[in-house]
Amino acid sequence: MLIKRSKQTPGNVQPSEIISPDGYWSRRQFLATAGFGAAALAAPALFSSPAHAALDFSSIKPSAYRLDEELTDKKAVTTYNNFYEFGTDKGDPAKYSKNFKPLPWSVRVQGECDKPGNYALEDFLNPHRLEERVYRFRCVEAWSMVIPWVGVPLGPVLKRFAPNSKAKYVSFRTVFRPKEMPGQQRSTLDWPYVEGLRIDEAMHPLSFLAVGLFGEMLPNQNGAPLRLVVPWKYGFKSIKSIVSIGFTEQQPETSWNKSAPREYGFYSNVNPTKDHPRWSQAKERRIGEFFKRKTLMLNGYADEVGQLYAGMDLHKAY
Ligand SMILES: Nc1nc2c(c(=O)[nH]1)N[C@H]1C(S)=C(S)[C@@H](COP(=O)(O)O)O[C@H]1N2
Ligand SMILES: [Mo]
Repeated sequence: MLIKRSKQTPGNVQPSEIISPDGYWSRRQFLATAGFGAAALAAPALFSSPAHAALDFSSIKPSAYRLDEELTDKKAVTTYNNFYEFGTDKGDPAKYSKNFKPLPWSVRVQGECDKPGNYALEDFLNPHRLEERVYRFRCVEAWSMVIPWVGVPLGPVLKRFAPNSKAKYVSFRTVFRPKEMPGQQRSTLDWPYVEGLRIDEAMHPLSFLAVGLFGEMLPNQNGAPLRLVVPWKYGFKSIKSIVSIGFTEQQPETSWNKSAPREYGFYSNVNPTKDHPRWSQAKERRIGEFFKRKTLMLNGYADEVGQLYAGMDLHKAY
């Protein structure tokens, strides 16, 4: 089993419980009654408000999405980053993002849906309650981490905007603020950063919108105040500081595909058998570990998401 129950919770969470809303909720209620999780996860509320459960960091829901793997050191998660809007060195985002103002924030929802609009972040996330999920995170550069994200599943959020039958894809766009993001003053990439998913990928229960990590609001360098986390895909799909989400009929453009189409495809599923044109993807360095470890198919989430690619050649759809 790839998604393990938290060691502190009694009983056994079956994958079916994880994806079935019923099992999921009855388990939730049991955990809440038994006093597991929420208290242990309680952290200082950074922008909590009783009216906005979705941004309340003081009552993060326990989640069945956990791993039996050691968390990556928080210092590494917040100082070894890729966020080219702040520079291309791993230390640049932490160093040069101090003047970035993530709040207040709003998200524009547009395209093939019945409820487009410009939503304040609180309203965009309401009524979803924050939960914590521990996922593997694999960068295309062959390093990886294990990160405890705080956020909400993407699918239920998207459904609130009532996508119509033409909505085959979902596109995402990062904020464009060259004054606050020095990297955007250079043409490393064609700004703003854009990404996209097929709608069924976006609706998959593993797709996640993060607003925090390690029980706190996202640091600027990790994509404050709102970023995508798609754990079975290479890290560059997990777009940061999202200001716009669109439902589209055509496959949307993605930044790294535009920049180097031969090296980065639309799907970018983690695949140890499909090498990058310039390096092997068979192994990865887990940050904090000395020996390399084998990269897992779909980053270890093949049982959950393999079905999305039934009938597709993962070597061609990379
Ligand atoms: N807007 C934006 N999003 C981005 C990036 C970026 O440069 N700009 N880098 C991507 C890459 S390559 C990775 S590996 C992850 C890194 O996330 P982390 O710094 O939180 O670990 O963010 C992704 N999202
Ligand atoms: Mo990456």
